[in-house]
Amino acid sequence: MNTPHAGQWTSATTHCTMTRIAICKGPPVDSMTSFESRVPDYVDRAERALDARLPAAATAPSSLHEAMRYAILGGGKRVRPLLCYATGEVLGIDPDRLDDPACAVEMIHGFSLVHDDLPSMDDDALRRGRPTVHKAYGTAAAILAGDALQTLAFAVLADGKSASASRIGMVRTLAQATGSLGMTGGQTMDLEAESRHVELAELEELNRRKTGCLIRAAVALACDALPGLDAGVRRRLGDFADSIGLAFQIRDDLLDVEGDENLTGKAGGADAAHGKSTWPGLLGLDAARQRADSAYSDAMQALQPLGDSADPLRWMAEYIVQRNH
Ligand code: GRG
Repeated sequence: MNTPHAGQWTSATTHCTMTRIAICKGPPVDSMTSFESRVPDYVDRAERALDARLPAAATAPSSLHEAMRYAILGGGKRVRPLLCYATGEVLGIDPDRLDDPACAVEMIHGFSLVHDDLPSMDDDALRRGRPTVHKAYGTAAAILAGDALQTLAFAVLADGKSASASRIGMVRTLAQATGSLGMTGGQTMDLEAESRHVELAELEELNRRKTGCLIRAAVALACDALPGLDAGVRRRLGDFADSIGLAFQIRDDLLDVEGDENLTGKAGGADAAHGKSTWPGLLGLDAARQRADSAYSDAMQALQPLGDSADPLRWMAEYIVQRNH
């Protein structure tokens, strides 16, 4: 099974562009090509920044640091770092100042995947085309690696390059997104919703917390790097992130049903096997696709007053609704 990797961005996005679904009403693809051409560099940048911020495998306790590095490096699309850098382009922020928040949000994402895959949660054996962390290192090591990644994310922000007011803002943004009112609360709702009927409003709220809060944080962390950012612009970027967070989860649910396991790097059909409430499960495939497209349109609407400068985020939104892994 192939692992999605940085190099796949180019071919995957070219494919996306060619198979652009009719319902998408975004700007012409040509106006977005310049960000697309920078995506591989941003992915490489994120890989290097993560590598540099993770403890070396040789540092004691080696088993823990190896598991942390396995969880984070060598796979993953890096959507959240890319959203952070793309927002930085929109706001004119030097990417040097965004390496810390881009890494921090990816470390939280990585920790959530490690814990999500555990036997007491979704009990998955495969992630990014490789054995999950608990399969490779054992359950205790996976719990500890997740714990250590979470605290490392906040240490990276606290020690980061931004002014102290920005760093405090970033710590607050990421803590709120990760905690009981954010991702962890969403995961709780998700587990409690297994094998029972869930109404659409509950599914949307559950997804907003479980997946959307961290997507929103990726955008908000870049906003935190710019003290004095206009409140209206910040609100629009938040609205954009909420909409693409929803589109991201719907696409994830669709890929679980109809995705190619060689591209997704994980076993398909896991949601149905766990009795999860999903968009295709509740609405059917076509209506779920339409809901993703309407979330995409909402995201475009939120960016509209920002003009062409928001094209990097338009490109990210299009990728998110059309991704095949
Ligand atoms: C134990 C405190 C504590 C928290 C854990 C497990 C958990 C809380 C939350 C899980 C949240 C979760 C796994 C949401 C799913 C989000 C999702 C769709 C992930 C897939 O993201 P991609 O496609 O993955 O960006 P890659 O592999 O590309 O990085």
